[in-house]
Amino acid sequence: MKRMVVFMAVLMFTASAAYAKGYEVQKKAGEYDVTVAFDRNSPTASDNAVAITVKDAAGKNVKDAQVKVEYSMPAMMGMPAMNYKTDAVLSGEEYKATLGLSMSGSWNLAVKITRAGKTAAMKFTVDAK
Ligand SMILES: [Cu+2]
Repeated sequence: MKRMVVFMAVLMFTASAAYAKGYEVQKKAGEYDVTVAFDRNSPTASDNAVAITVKDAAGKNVKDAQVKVEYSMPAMMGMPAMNYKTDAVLSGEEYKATLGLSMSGSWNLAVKITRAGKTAAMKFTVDAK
């Protein structure tokens, strides 16, 4: 009986730890390795906090870039196209931003990294619930 309780506790801890990890997208933007981590397991149709990590070719965190996030949804029935842009602000090793995904559905995201006058972009799509 006692063993069973311990087993259940371990199982619940493992499940909650897995759930706590947010949705993450990792991709190249030019020479950079970019990771965008959402605070939630799945992006939602509301404010989503994201933390962006930019690594250079040597694997070092880049902290002197200008990082912007553009997010948009194309026009659809009864709804004009929506385009938003926000600056991600450096905090420690990450760039942080809040994305207001104003409706559920598919959003196109572009993370733009400008450094020494050159801009690299990383694009992906998220499905807001
Ligand atoms: Cu829409």
